[in-house]
Amino acid sequence: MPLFLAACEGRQSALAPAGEDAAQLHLLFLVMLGGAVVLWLALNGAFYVVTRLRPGQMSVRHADRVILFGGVIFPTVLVGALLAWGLSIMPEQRATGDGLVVRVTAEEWWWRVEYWPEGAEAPVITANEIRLPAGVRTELKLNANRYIHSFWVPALGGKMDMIPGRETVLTLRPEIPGLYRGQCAEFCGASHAMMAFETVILEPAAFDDWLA
Ligand SMILES: [Cu+2]
Repeated sequence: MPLFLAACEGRQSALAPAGEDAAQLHLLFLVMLGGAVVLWLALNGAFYVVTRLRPGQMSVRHADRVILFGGVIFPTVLVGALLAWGLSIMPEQRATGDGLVVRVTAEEWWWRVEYWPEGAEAPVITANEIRLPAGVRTELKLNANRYIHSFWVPALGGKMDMIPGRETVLTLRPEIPGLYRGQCAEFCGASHAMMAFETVILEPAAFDDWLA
């Protein structure tokens, strides 16, 4: 298994974050995983104690107390704390952008990407490739032409649905320049698998040069 995993690269992995939002979600995943492992160990440890170490030796009163603390109070506190922390991250995932706005429209079946440089009368349009500056929180205005799609660049942040007739907004702050892969994350038709795109993260000066 480690040999197979060693072949993985981080181009399309939520476990190899390259941006502020993805890093936060990565930490959320690790903490949730840690909480799940603690619960799993505690539950199986309790099974081991009552079936192998001390079978049949627990009084009813003692057992009631174990059920109350181990089965009600402990999981409620642990899962409640994880839920509260998970919810507290949501506003940060919707933080306002630094001013750069990119409009992404899901077509059948490709991605239309529009940039509006300052003073421009018409947008700069690209297909299936999104270029963003590192260190800048960009606002992505997401639209869909006919079907519901979902915008997702795992290395940069969470998913956001793209719904015909309703604009959704996702802000991303990439940090590490490089090439990352995005993929439509909502089944949208026979060519759903083809709905992939490259995300090129550039240094801000290089991004300005490219856009110019
Ligand atoms: Cu799609």
